[in-house]
Amino acid sequence: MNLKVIFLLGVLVTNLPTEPPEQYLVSEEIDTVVGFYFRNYAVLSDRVNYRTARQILTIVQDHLDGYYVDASHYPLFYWFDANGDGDFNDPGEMFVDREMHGCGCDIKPSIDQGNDNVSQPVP
Ligand SMILES: [Ca+2]
Repeated sequence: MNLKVIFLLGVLVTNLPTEPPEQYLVSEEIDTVVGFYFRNYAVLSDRVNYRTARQILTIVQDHLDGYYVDASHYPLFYWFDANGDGDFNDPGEMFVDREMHGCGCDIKPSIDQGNDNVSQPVP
């Protein structure tokens, strides 16, 4: 079965996003201010419609290559642009996994809808 189909079925059946395979990764961002490492994916779309944010554990500044970052193994936050409008702030599009064990069973819709300040939901 096509990976895109598997991903879409996961969203439809569980209403919870699963981090897409590496082949859908478009870009990565490091935000040292909020302390998150973001991964941006394009799934079933030509543009970014899925994001994850991992907590940065260690930052080492290298004057030649910028930053070396050690981040949590699994994401704390997930975003899926379910309605395809290019905005991740619509209700039901942000999820949080406070356990960060990578189990879909722990990923819950964030109660912080409509606020793009990702530092707010941190316990
Ligand atoms: Ca949206």
